Amino acid sequence: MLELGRLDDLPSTYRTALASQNLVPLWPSLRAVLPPGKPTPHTQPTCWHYAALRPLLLQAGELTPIEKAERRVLVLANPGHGLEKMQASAAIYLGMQLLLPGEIAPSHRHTPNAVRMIVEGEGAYTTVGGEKCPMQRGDLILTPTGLWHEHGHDGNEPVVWLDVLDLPLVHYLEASYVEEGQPQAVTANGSERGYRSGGVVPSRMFARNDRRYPMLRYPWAEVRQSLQALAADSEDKEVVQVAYVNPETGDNCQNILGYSALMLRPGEQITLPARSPAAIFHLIEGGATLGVDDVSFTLSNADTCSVPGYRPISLHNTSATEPAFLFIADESPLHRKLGVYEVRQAD
Ligand code: 1HN
Repeated sequence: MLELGRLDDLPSTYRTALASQNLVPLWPSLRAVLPPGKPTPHTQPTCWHYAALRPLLLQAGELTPIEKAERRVLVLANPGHGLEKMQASAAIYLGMQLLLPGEIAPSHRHTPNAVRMIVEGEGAYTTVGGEKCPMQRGDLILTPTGLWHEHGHDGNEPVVWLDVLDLPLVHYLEASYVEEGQPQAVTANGSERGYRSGGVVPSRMFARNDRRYPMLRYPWAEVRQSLQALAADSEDKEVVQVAYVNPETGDNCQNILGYSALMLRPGEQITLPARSPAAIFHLIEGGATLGVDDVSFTLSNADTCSVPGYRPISLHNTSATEPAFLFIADESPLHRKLGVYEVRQAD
């Protein structure tokens, strides 16, 4: 590839003249914005071990009352983006949130989309768009753009969950803002009740539910059962993975980030092909290792890692007797909509 001229090849008077008119020469920066073959990501393979962060999160519970935090969260920040950017990848934000018994995280709504993956503790709930969603380990609860949401806790032990938002992207678009609200009245039953069985949806007198987000809570017990049934029925080399979708349309359950759950059979080792979107992996149950480039992470309960796109990812269940279950969030809906989605087969 041809070597291009550098900025300091140019006379300083010329550079000053350009800058004074808000002009920039393209050629010294062209290779940086269009690197050959594949992008140069800021996103670094990074792992956050739950056992290490948990004491610090509980300490936040002692140091900062909920009224002073609104949301008591430690952000899982990828150092490749700079910690202050609070990004796990270009489009993904991750945080571990703590709610203590009796606390309320007050009602608000905002433009970024959120989901919660419940990590530990019983008795908390989140009310989303008038629907009270109990939080149990492994459940996925959606908080889509524009829906009011608040968290409460009637139990007697700390509750922790992983927040995943498309905040970095929505903020980059200069479209991120919040509105404060009043406590919500609970006006609806759990939407997941109507979608319990695959293949049937509530007919509502033959008018389909046209709510953009018809199902807000995906109980882990049911997702786990689906994965186990799929594993029992599939060839040994098929990847056992289910996507969290809108049950009325089959589309991704949110617009920007995609969510799935993956089961590794006992002892199983798989390689996911290189795909353009970055992703995060969170261990729900069991033990696994994740390999990307020349890095390997050992994941145990509630560990979370981020990986850049355009790289194959290897996953290995470290137990010979028990399955391992992972939650995955990635940028694939966004890449598909933008027309930049790619899957690359191994060379
Ligand atoms: C948010 O609304 C929550 O509602 C958690 O629990 C984390 C991070 C950035 C922006 C909004 C919540 C958030 C957030």
